[in-house]
Amino acid sequence: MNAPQRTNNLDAYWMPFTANRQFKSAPRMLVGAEGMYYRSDDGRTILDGTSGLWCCNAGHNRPKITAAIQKQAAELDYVPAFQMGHPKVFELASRLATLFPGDLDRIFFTNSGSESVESALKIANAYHRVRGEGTRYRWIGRERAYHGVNYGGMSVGGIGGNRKSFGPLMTGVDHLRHTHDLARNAFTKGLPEHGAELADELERIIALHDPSTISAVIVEPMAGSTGVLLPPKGYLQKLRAICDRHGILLVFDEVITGFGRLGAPFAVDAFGVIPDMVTIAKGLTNGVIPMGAVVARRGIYDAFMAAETPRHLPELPHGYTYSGNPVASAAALGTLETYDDEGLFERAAAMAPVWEEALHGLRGLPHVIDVRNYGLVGAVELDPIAGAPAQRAFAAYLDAFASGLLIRTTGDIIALSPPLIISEDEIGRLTDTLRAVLQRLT
Ligand code: PXG
Ligand code: PLP
Repeated sequence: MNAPQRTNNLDAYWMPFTANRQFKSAPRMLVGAEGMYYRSDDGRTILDGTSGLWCCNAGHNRPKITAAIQKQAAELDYVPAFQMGHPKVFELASRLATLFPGDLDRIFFTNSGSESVESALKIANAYHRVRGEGTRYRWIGRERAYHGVNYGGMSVGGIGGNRKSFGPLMTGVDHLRHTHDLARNAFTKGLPEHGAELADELERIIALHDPSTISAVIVEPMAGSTGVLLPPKGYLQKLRAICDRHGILLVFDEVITGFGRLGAPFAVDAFGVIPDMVTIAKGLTNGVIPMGAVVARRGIYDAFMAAETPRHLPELPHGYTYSGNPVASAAALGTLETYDDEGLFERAAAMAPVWEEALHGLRGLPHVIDVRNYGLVGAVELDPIAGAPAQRAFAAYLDAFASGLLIRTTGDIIALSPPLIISEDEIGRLTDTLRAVLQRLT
């Protein structure tokens, strides 16, 4: 017989992307949340400087979202995603379609950003194939990109530490250079001046492989997870023009940049470049229930509908058990309503100048080698300790949490992405706490 299990032991849970041994030696437990704040198990109030993991854009425990979930779960819990429908998912797709410009109005549902990326990559290849261009299969990603953790997303992704442990990745993938350039762009407010020419490298990669083999280019319009890298002025426009010239689909991964983060509904709006597909997740349901989606231009959907697939067979053999789940759909509708009722995307734009000033006030503190910002996102980059990368920022993370502030660190970069409901006072409190933390750093 096995020994009886302790019921509330920390051992069984293998925590994702977490230093398990460090955490379990000194757990950081959150037990409640409201608006801008978390509550920890020792009764402290923690200001949320990261919207959870970049997802709770409307803040925490929002009543419309909670009510929508409760009502839906009691009324219709689950509907088969394949060959069946329910009203909420059609309503949600229709509403989402109105949020995007032009003909970006066909929505494929998933359950996460990672699944959205896999779906977009598969749709790209299948799209070329249904149009008789099945030789197009290569994907071009970018160094330092994060496109989730599944094999397709990892392959187009560009974070070495996330790739090295997992063996040969997808073949037929190439990468653009990243655009981070502190020598030329440090302490930029808004979009960097320098680096648009890095997009020209796409022409070289395309020439190497021949355009007829290339399916899609996928980029985060602002690279989030790697530490908030804003696109140089003109860079995304150049990518768009090059893709157009060669019949290549352009995918924007807006899992982080979507839903008001940049002071506009999407990066598509903030930067004025329209891709062929957009991947979303996180803010779609305010992080409350897992859900993601691919937003595709109508012509992509139409190409599948025009193909010679027999009418009783799926045009795209792809989907998830929980695609368009009724409770997730209800949560998303409640979320969109909350954004709308409170004008949160506009609010993010209105608060952006206050945010920018407060954040750049951290310039000059010890070890700070860059501050950058856009909309309601920002980063403070620290000089790494020689031989111990990420250690200084992790120390800042622990000190901030002990001081009542949740931040996110990646390498030696502190990333900040507060809920869009943050007030001027709370921006002050956030940067004051961070200032004190940075002053204590060794
Ligand atoms: N694409 C992008 C651009 C992302 O930022 C994903 C895909 C994957 O989404 P899922 O839902 O499968 O996690 C993401 C997620 C961080 C951090 O702070 C970033 C993400 C997730 C968790 C932590 O570095 N980005
Ligand atoms: N593995 C098995 C054995 C399955 O039957 C399924 C779905 O039916 C999956 C994986 C995929 O699960 P999901 O649709 O939730 O992604």
